[in-house]
Amino acid sequence: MSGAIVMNPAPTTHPALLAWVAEMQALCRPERVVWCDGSEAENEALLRQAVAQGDLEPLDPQRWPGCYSARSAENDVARTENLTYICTRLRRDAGPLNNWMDPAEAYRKLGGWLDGAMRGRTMYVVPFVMGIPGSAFAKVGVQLTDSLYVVLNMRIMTRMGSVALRELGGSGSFTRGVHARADLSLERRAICHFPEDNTIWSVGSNYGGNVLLGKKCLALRIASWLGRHEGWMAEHMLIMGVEDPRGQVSYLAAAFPSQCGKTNLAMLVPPPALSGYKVWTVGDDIAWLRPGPDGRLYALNPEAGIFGVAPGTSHLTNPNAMAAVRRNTIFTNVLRTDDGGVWWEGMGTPPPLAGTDWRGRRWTPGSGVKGAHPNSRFTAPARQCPSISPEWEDPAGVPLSAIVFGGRRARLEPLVYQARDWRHGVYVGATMASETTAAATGQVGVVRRDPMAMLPFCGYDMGDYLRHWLDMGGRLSRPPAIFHVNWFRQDAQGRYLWPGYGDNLRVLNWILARAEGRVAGRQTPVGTVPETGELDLEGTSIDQRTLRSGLLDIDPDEWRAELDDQAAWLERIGPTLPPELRQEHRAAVERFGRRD
Ligand code: GTP
Ligand code: SPV
Ligand code: MN
Repeated sequence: MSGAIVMNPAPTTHPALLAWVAEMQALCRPERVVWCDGSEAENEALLRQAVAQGDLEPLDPQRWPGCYSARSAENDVARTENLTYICTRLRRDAGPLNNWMDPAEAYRKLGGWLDGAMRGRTMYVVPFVMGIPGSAFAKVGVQLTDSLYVVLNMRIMTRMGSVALRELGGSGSFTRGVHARADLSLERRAICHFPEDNTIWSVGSNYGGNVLLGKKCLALRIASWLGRHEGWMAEHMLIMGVEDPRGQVSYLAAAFPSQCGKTNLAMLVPPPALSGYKVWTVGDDIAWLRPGPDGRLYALNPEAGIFGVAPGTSHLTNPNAMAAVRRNTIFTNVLRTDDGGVWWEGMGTPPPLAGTDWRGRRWTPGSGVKGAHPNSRFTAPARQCPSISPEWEDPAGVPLSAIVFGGRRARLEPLVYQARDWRHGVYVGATMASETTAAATGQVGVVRRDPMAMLPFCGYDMGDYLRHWLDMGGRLSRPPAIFHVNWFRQDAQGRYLWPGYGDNLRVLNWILARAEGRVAGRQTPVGTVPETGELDLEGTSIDQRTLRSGLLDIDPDEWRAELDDQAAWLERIGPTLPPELRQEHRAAVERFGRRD
């Protein structure tokens, strides 16, 4: 054995858990092992220690009670998709769109990096629940990590500590997560998922989705694999309720790629002209979906916190997020002001005269660089969000009236359209595309296809995943209606045509009216769009003509080219592509008629 000093006794007798912790301790050789209980006292002690060792800086306790800021390494500010692997015995099970590594090779390679990686450090044992403890919608994970920053973020993002050991009991199954910061070099960084072993190993990063293993790694990649086998779905979706002036609440879920507006939509504040409405936030990033006994699809947010994008978040764009981050929040890679506050581009307040930027350098508005990193984030407890839904912890989830797909497209995609039926909706999701953002390393602003916003998060073969979507539709007698939206269409000068944010409620209201059969819409070859007058524009500077000719316009030539590109994309999904989706493509081509 390693000779590590175990600081507190293991609060479990779960044999497989104890054996695995001992095994990983022998590999990583930490100086200490600390089992986390998730208590308030423990949190306070860990926060004090994080400040003492320089991982966190406290903000001004008067204005920002319980808030801290952190900076990550300059080469470690976003998910590294090129270093993220699905490690299945057969390459075919990961599919052509995932990076694949043979499990034996991955264990050997990362095992080499983990060997002694925690020498002189503390290994924290972090048990956590994704979903609602005690319900069918709960999965237990245990993350071993040598990063206090990760422990403190996991405490906000998940239901962490004793609650998870209770959920696990003496013999329950759990996802085994190992995380070590190691040397933070790109040469020795990898995030490996072993769905066949219910295991995740992440080495060489300390940032967000790479290391908060409950989030993208468990609640999406591993959970999507489990969902396929267990008859449910794990999706990169927000969940929200829209309450109309009569007090009727309808729920919808929306899949947009990273940094494409999920958090903002989920926390929407109605514009003055729609002040009789109220939006309830159920979740802002991940949804677990299950058919209910009534044939509807039910959605649950497995997370307990919000890991939200800071830049662009202001009192005007997202007042609910601004209220949520006023206390007990960890800010990562934002600008720190000299008076113990934080600032980011698009915060809606003038920049401070001087401060410390996300790189830790002195900054002034004239520095010529951004004060906050474009992927800087806040980690806040979801219950602090003023719009949090009273149903957000209902273990049954909420019944969905609509599913919405969307992304950033400067051209082509109209503001909104409805798919013809579930199968066509799956086609729309399978072929959706968006301009890339700073949430992942690599080029920003290039259009890429991102099925259901799950390209970086699907834990298995994409063709099998789309098959699962089609099959799930067959199990729903009252499936949600499926839509596609685009808040980001631009004019020739590069200005957004649609005001976005609170005004997106106008689109949601049309979506719900369609889902409930209250409006007829207008048929186009792409799908059903709002008929003139159906989308309420009162109180905006947009008139019905501009809506029709600018925002809802469908250009047949551009769409024919798009359909050619979609055909090429379907080929890339490979031999497991469900033939139904090829039929949907043919039908779409026919609806546009022949080119001449
Ligand atoms: P992840 O956490 O990366 O999964 O992102 P997300 O989908 O939750 O995106 P988020 O809501 O954080 O929005 C990302 C960026 O898009 C922010 O800078 C927002 O201000 C901006 N944004 C969100 N909604 C709108 C909109 O309706 N219109 C415009 N123009 N920008 C928006
Ligand atoms: C995303 O990139 O979609 C996020 C942030 O929600 S991260 O947790 O870093 O993946
Ligand atoms: Mn996300």
